[in-house]
Amino acid sequence: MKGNGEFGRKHARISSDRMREYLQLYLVVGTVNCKENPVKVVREALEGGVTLVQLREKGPGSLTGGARLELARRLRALCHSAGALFIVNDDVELALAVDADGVHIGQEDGAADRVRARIGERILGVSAITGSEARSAIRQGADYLGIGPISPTSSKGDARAVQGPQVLEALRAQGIAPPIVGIGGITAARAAEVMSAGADGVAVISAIPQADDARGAAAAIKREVLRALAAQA
Ligand code: TZP
Ligand code: MG
Repeated sequence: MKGNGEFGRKHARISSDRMREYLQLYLVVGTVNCKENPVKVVREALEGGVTLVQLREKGPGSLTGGARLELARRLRALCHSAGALFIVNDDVELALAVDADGVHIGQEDGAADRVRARIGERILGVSAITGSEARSAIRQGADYLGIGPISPTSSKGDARAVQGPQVLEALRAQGIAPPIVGIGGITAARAAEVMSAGADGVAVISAIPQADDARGAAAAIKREVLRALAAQA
């Protein structure tokens, strides 16, 4: 996935095939979710096979101002040297300031088309659950959808109701074809069922940064994702 021009996404939207590859193992990371320094966690997670990192720096104790900017810069650099993408949660200004690859927003974060207009051809991810949310996000310019929580999670206080992997099957059955990453309570043991229900990859918060061995935890999940993809081929 490495290559020149890979991250110069100012002139063309990412293709769905490319997006699917980058969604395989998606790490959502913030200082408050990490047992150790987030830079160390991300470095190890990338070594374990993470393909995309989203900085989600929110909640009590999260970094602000220059420290937040500096963390974003460092994570972007780490991601790019590992051939991974770097995306910022919610904060378009921060994403533009550090020249991130994209932005991820939820249903409560305003209209996707407004974000699309601000970020140009960068990647736009939108959280959705229902078919109508998914279709609307795609119409407004989403490159991928984040669907969840698939399983119970303690990482998002305001998470919506647990959906089970069936939500993915239901969306695919409705003809929602764009790249999808499942999120919420996903571990190595649950990755296969998320993939076989229709996801292109799995997103995790706690399963990697809360592990004693972030690299090993990432590698274990990645193995399951790749095994599921090979079984589909
Ligand atoms: N959106 C839906 S569930 C969730 C987010 C951000 C939290 C996922 O965290 P974890 O620790 O992988 O369950
Ligand atoms: Mg949000």
